[in-house]
Amino acid sequence: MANIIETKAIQVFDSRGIPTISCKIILDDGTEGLAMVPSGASTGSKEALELRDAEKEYLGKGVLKAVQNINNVLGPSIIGKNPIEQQLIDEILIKSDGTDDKSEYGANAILAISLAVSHSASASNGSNLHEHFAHLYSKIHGKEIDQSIPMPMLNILNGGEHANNNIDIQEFMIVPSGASSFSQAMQWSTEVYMNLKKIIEKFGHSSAVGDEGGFAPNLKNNEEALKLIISAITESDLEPGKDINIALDCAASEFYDGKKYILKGEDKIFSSEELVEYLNDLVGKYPIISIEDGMDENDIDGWELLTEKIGKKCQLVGDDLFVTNKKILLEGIEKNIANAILIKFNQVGTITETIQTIACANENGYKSIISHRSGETEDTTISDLAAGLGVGQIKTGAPCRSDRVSKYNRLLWIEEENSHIHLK
Ligand code: 2PG
Ligand code: MG
Repeated sequence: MANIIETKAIQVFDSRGIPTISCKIILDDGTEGLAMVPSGASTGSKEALELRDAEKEYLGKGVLKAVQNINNVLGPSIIGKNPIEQQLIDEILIKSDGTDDKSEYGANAILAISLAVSHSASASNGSNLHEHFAHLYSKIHGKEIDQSIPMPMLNILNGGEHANNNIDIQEFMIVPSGASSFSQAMQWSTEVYMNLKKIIEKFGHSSAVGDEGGFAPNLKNNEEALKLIISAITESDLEPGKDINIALDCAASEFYDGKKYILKGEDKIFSSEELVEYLNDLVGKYPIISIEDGMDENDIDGWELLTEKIGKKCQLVGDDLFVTNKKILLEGIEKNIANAILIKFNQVGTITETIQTIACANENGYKSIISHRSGETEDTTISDLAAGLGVGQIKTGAPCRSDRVSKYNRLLWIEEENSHIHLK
């Protein structure tokens, strides 16, 4: 059994050129695990704390303190441990931080170690990372899980906080629901993406892309975005609503002022009831099968109304609402709001807590979607997490820019090399 002999962290950069952490764990059998942490722009207020230096350098965004916390405190606290004991190691990290939101040492520091531990364990075992996660799930939750390749949700048109345009809805995603394999799903999705580019340019709009690789044109309104996507689907000889469906992330907290929803791009101000009506209308007109953060994270009455109105016909995903936190998810389940949860491990800070939240969703009939952040690196851990835990869905941006495509490419290899693991 291999044990940890060294942990090392350095500051590296994410897809927005903003500092983030890379952590390496070295074992006494000579194997290593390396991981990098992502970072969000439209963050939920109850997320675990991402520690930034707040100094002049890097416009306050440096992570050198968090790096030092790994090198001087957190790393030394797990020397000699066997990385197969992920739960035990995560508990040590959580205890040594001692705060609810991991603000003492930073959730980014804690997650960097937690991920590198998983990587080193699978490297030392000679197992694939997705197999390691499947095993970890049954160890943590006491139940076996079937691995599967997740259905991708590709964000091909960006608005909100992820783009410098006038679109209020943050993400317009395509879901190749009719595909019978992941490679077919990616073929269809890339064809739609390429056709969307042509259509956007034909109408004289810019085809420059936003943070997640989707196009970010200035359009009349949200419906124009939906219409362009439908044209790109049909242009690809695919059928909207059958081969390809649509998913939205409204990231509604970004346009909520505490009372009203202010959709600047639409030139509309909505009450909660009016926004529910607006979304219900969109679901009626377009093949929208999933809406994330349709309401603000604190507008619980709005969430209740939305769930009551369209929860039977549409997946309603809590991202800022649940922040990958089991306790907050349980409160939501109790109130019967939403029916799915977005899973971002840096919202909570360890692999163990991430798996516990997914297990809780599974136990309560809520779907889970593994997600990237808008600030990403070449780290592809989320692809293995999605496959290993068989959650069935992943969103990791457009099929464009290596920080996004690397995740899809990893899933193509998982599909290629594991004939027993199928697209869910
Ligand atoms: C979201 C994410 C990822 P961010 O809102 O779902 O797409 O964005 O990482 O900026 O929170
Ligand atoms: Mg979101």
